[in-house]
Amino acid sequence: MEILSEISAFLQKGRAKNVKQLVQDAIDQGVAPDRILNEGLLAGMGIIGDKFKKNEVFVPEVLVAARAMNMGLAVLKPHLMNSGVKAVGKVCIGTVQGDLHDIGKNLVKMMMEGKGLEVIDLGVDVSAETFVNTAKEQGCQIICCSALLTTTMDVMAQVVKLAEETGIRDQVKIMVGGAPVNDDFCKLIGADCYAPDAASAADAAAAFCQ
Ligand code: B1M
Repeated sequence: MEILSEISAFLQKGRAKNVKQLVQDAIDQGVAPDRILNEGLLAGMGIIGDKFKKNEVFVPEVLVAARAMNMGLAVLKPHLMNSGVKAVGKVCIGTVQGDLHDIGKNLVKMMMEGKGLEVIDLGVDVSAETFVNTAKEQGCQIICCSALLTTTMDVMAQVVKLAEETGIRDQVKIMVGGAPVNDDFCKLIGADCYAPDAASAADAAAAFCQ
């Protein structure tokens, strides 16, 4: 579909205003929100990611593309959130310490809110202490950790360890995700759940809170 290719192309150029407008146009034309997300925004970001890997684009280009992605997501947000049955539950989410990638984390947050969960967004570069203290003080049922760098994944293990040391491990589920994370890693560090994408993360979180 042409409008989805246009969204992808403008996102790759970092043209945030065009992306925002085109996402709105696509919604107005009745294009399904998940197609706008997958075939427009995520497709464009995937191409940028491949070019970044091959040194065909560099951090500034990726940064403006990410900004365009976030602006497109903001327009899409109310349409992605389904208004189904409310799951009562509270989670805290963040990208782990040393890691500044927040697009995936924002998407997970959005989908969880769509399931009726209250989500405390701790932002990026979040220490194990902040995750655990927030869960303890705010009574969260789930701690959600996102990591995009292989070098920062270990902070997730620190979160599990600290939750044990602080005595809250049996009161809180720990969910992990992000491109370098997988189910084996989740099991290895003793976390409760790995989710490969935002939609399954939201489903798993809602199930935990039932
Ligand atoms: Co970065 N970066 N980056 N980057 N960047 C990657 C991750 C990389 C794979 C690129 C590459 O080399 N091919 C590579 C990591 C290599 C590695 O560790 N193995 C990399 C690198 C090296 C770096 C820097 C070190 C580059 C440098 O400075 N030399 C640097 C690190 C900065 C830091 O964090 N300290 C850096 C910087 C940046 C930007 C700032 C420029 C920008 C981030 C902007 C932002 O987020 N606001 C950026 C971006 C955009 C990327 C790529 C291109 C795209 C990431 C993204 O947003 N994807 C990425 C390459 C790639 O992934 N192809 C890359 C879209 C997003 C929706 O997917 O986050 O995977 P993702 O989320 C998915 C799932 O993983 C899942 O749900 C989402 C979708 O449904 N998910 C969860 C995520 N979190 C979850 C949590 C859950 C469950 C599911 O439960 C809790």
